[in-house]
Amino acid sequence: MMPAIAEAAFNAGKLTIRGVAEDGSIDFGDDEGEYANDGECDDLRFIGSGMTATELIRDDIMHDATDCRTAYEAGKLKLNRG
Ligand SMILES: [Ca+2]
Repeated sequence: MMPAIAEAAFNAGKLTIRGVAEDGSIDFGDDEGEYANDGECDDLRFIGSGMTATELIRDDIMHDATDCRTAYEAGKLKLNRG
């Protein structure tokens, strides 16, 4: 859950998820993360069945592009908007 004040700012368009454009298009980034190309999304911006079961770390944000894009396009992920 996002703190209420952050949620209000987000809803007002003042806060955005890193790598997500105002129109909702997603920049998946690159495959430079430690857990890239293992078939599970390790980018903690997302939630859903396509996510890995291992602990998520901030270092993987925008560095697991192929896994996350594949799962997202399969409908197994959505953006975690808090
Ligand atoms: Ca991965």
